Amino acid sequence: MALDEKILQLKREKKAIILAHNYQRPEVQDIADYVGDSIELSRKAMEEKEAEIIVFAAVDFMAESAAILNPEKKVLLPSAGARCPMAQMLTVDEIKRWRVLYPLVPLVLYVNTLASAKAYCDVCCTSANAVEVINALDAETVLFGPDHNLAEYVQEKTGKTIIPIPERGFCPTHLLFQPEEVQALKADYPDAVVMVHPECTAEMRKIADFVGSTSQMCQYAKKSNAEIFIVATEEGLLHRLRRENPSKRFVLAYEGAVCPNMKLNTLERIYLSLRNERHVVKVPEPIASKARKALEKMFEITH
Ligand code: CIZ
Ligand code: SF4
Repeated sequence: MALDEKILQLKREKKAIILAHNYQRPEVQDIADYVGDSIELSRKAMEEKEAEIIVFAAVDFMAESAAILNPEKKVLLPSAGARCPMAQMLTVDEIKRWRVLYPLVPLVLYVNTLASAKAYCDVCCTSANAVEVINALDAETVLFGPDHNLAEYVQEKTGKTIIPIPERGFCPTHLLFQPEEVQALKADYPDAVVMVHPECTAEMRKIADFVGSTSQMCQYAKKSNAEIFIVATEEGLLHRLRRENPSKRFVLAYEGAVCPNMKLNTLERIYLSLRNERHVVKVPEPIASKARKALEKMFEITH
């Protein structure tokens, strides 16, 4: 039996569902029950009342959020090594240091953080709702981490003072995009629309026709009348964009824009993970309850 069929059979036997992030390998997206961004997937996990096991094909912090929001389900991360380097950039010690410097300023954390960090913040946000969350706060100055580029973008959009913590947290994959290379592609495809993720640099945002998260890029591409899109985010999203818009053309803004951690979840590892029910992601108390409050506050603000 082919590996994908074996996975689907095991999935039925074990009442499992497979959730795949937009940056997963094409063959992983193709066997998933849902493909989406981290919060769309966590919400899906909450809706799937019958499921007992959730295979969360993504990276550590996303599986942690799913486990926090679905404490009664077994959440499996197929590859134990799939860790987001950006999430590692903000430690609890660093947060405490900033909290002492700005005791009255609210702390908003991007979901790309470990649960131990989320436990110390007032509210979480995603790249899709960061502007909405910060606008909703009754404060003109906000501590925000860990992505420095997203912090800068939110400052531009809200007009509030956003203090990035740490000073220069970043996504190594999104930093690979360069405006000169996009300009060169524009010469080949003059009618193309340029979509840029807010984790990219300010120079990249400047040349964008549209700045948004992966889910927002999918919505934008669907609605747009354009036929060609130059896309500046992790290459996995192009598989989804092409599947959902077969008549449109999508060009990656830089061929090397691959997140190696996302790609650790191979079909083989998904199969082994489901068969052996490993690697179970569990967030200990009281961290889980505190982090859940910060995630729920985000849901309250954004509905
Ligand atoms: O929240 C997510 O899923 C991430 C990290 C990317 C995005 O833009 O959707
Ligand atoms: Fe982390 Fe960047 Fe990979 Fe997303 S693409 S998991 S932010 S390193």
